[in-house]
Order: sequence, then structure tokens, then C-alpha cells
Amino acid sequence: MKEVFTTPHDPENRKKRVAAYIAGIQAPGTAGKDAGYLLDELTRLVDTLGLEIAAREIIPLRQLSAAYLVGSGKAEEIAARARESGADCIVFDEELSPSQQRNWERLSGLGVIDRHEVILQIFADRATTREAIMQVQLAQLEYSLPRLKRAWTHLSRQRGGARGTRGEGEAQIEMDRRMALNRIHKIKIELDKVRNHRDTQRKRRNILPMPAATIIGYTNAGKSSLLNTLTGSRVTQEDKLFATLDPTTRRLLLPCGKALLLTDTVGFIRKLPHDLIEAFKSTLEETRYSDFLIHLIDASSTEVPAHMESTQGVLREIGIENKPTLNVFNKIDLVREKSELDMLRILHPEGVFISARTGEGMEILLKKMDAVVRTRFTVAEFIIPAKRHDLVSAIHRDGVVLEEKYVDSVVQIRAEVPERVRSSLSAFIIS
Ligand SMILES: Nc1nc2c(ncn2[C@@H]2O[C@H](COP(=O)(O)OP(=O)(O)OP(=O)(O)O)[C@@H](O)[C@H]2O)c(=O)[nH]1
Ligand SMILES: [Mg+2]
Repeated sequence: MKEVFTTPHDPENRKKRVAAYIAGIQAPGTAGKDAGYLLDELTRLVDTLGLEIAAREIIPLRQLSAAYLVGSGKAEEIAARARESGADCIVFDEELSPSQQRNWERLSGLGVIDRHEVILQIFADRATTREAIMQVQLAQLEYSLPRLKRAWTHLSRQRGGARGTRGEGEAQIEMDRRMALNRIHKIKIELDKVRNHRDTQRKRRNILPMPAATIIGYTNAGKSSLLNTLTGSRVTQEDKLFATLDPTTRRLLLPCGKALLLTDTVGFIRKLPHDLIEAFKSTLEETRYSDFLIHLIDASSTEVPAHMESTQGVLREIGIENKPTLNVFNKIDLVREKSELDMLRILHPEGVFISARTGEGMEILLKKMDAVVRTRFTVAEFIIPAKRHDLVSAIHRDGVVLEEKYVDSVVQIRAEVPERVRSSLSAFIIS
């Protein structure tokens, strides 16, 4: 039995050693075409992880069976094909229960993992900041808890199979379980500390907040590329899934002269493991403080509706589905058939069509962003003590000053300001 993830931080090394048999699943009632897309997506995920692809197949699920997901005869055949292909492990697109995973490993003699574990491992490989690392560890520990028995089986086989009595195994599992629970408890306390620190920082920053927007969307849609194109920054952009885990915020000057804080964040995917959404909730909650969202969609993908639906699903899950949203279709330079673009334009008349690579459509996008920001501005009249330069300059920075008069020791300002500036300066408003 080979461990699948032996060298988590060395994808090159892993590539030489571990080959995967990709088992796509065609659920009852799903078209073969859809199963094909899902198979391709799982292949990309496994490739992102740095494993070699030994072979792939789509397994039609007719009747679900408790032991192997598929009937045991079918399972034997798949296991045999996987072994013949030279694979070290089988990767399933469907989530396997801990006992199904154990049964498959016993049957095939290969490592067996599911999509959930692949995504967790990609996140683990990519996490660099303390918060992301802890968030992923938490999700991994929670995933591994019901699977400790499987880990123990691995271990006893590696040691030569028959060693260790059953009682010894049970005791070890109980000890591992307690250690894992302990670790989960500690990580949660640490994460709380990091989050409190961030909250304090945010509050400090938000005394006079600038308008803010977040780019969200399916993984690989081009979110980081768009942030880079718009703000001239250099966030990692890669043709890999989940290139970005940590949010990055940059300041952008809109054509109307107003500044906007633009954040690029982690991407979403179909069947994103719930524990990862939970773990990244606090990162994604930053999105809550945005005035609007830019939902970026890869227009060159044939899976636009499914991608949009999964993104909206995650937004619902974190409770921010009602934010004003601009639907922006990216990578139009890659769309070969004009009719496909026309169709998207008909289906999404409010959509903006761009290429973060060539810069096409960027002016229109900026205008739309301007318009959204403007709708969030209202006219207010302030009387501010002249010595409060900080407040006066904040109004200049975040609003559009229409009139300004210095009278005695106060400044009278009439300006268009965003709602949050209005509420934080409400004490100085006269109308
Ligand atoms: N042809 C073309 N490629 C693009 C465009 N925008 C982004 N890309 C490419 O698409 C790939 C993914 O881009 P990223 O900006 O990393 O995508 P992302 O949405 O940030 O991805 P994750 O962080 O993984 O969720 C990269 O190889 C980019 O160069 C575009 O408009 N046209
Ligand atoms: Mg990115």
C-alpha cells in the first residue's frame, strides 16, 4: 500500500512517484457530457496537485451500493483496471464515506482518495499565511477524524500486516482521536486570536472607509489577473486551480476621481468541501465589508452556467448573496465562436465583457464600477472644526466636494459622499 501524499511540499518529487487513476462519476440522470466536464475538472485538480495521470474512466452510477458506491463486481473490475494502468492510487470524483474508502483500499491494494481530499491537499500545499495554514489544518483534521481507523490500517499494513492486536489498534485510534481533538481546540483558539487582531485593524481602517469591492468567482476565472490589470499590481496569476488563497487588497483610482479598494480572493469550485467553506468563512467574510461584488466568469468555458451557480451557492452559504453584483465575463479573447459571445450577451444583457489579458473592455468595466460607486454616494452638508484636517481631507479623498467655505474656525463643506462616510461623520452633518 502506498501513501498518496508523502511529500506534500515537493510536487515535482511527487510527480515522479505517484500516478493516479481518475474515476469520474456519472450520477443517475446526468448527461454523459456533464460527467465528461467533471472528469476533466477532477483531472485538472489532480494535475494541480502534481500527480501523474495513469488513466481515466467515467463510472455510471446506476444503483448506489453501501460498500463501494458501485456494485462489488463492478468495483473488482475498476480496481483491476486501475492496477493494470500502473496507478498508485484511485481518485474518485464522488465523496466516499470513511468505510467505503477503507473497503476500496482493501479491494484494490492501492491508495484511494476522493475529490474532497484532493481539494484539501491543494489548499494545504498552497497555504502560506499563518491564518490560511491554520484554516486548512482545521479542515484537514476534521476530515481525518472519522478516518483515523483507515490511517491505522495503513500503518499496521506498512509494519507487516499482522502485527498489533485488535485491542492495540483500538487504543491507538482512541489516542489519535484525542490528540486530533486537542489540536482542533488549540487551532480554534489561535484562529480566534488572529481574527480578533484583524477585526481591530479593520475597525481602525474603517473610521472613514473608502468604497470597497471584491472580485469573486470560480477558480481560474482570472480574478488575480483582473486585479493586476486594473491596479498594476503583481498578484500571482497562474493556470492552476486555487492559485490564490489569501485575499489581496489594492487601491484603484476610478475615472470619476474616487478611490476604490479592490480585493482579490480565493476562488470557488463545484462541490467545494463544506469544511473548507467553513474554514475560509472568515477570509470570505471580508467580502461582507464590500459595497459591491465583481463576479468574474470565464466566458471561454463551456460551463458558464454551472460555474455561476456554484459561485452563487457559496455566496448563499456565507450569507452575502444580496450584495449589488456586476457580472463580468472574462477571457473574451479566447472565445473562438462569435455566436457564443452573442449568446452570453443575450442571456446577460447587464454583463460586462472583458479580457484581463488584452485589456479589452476595461474602460467599460471602469465606467460601470464608477456608476455603482456613484449610486452609493449622496449629497451632504458638513460643518467641521477647521482644526480637524483629518476629516476634511477624508471628505476630499473619499467624496466629491461641491462647495467648501472657511468661516471663522469651521469649514462648511457640501459634498457627495459614500454612505459609510456619511454615517461615520453624522455628528458633523447639518443637512
Ligand atoms: N487568454 C486569457 N487568459 C487569461 C485572461 N485572464 C486570465 N487569464 C489566464 O487564466 C489563468 C488563471 O488566471 P488567474 O488570474 O490566476 O485566475 P484566478 O481567478 O485568480 O484563479 P485562482 O486564484 O486559482 O482562483 C492564468 O493563466 C491567466 O494568465 C484573459 O482575459 N485571457
Ligand atoms: Mg487568483
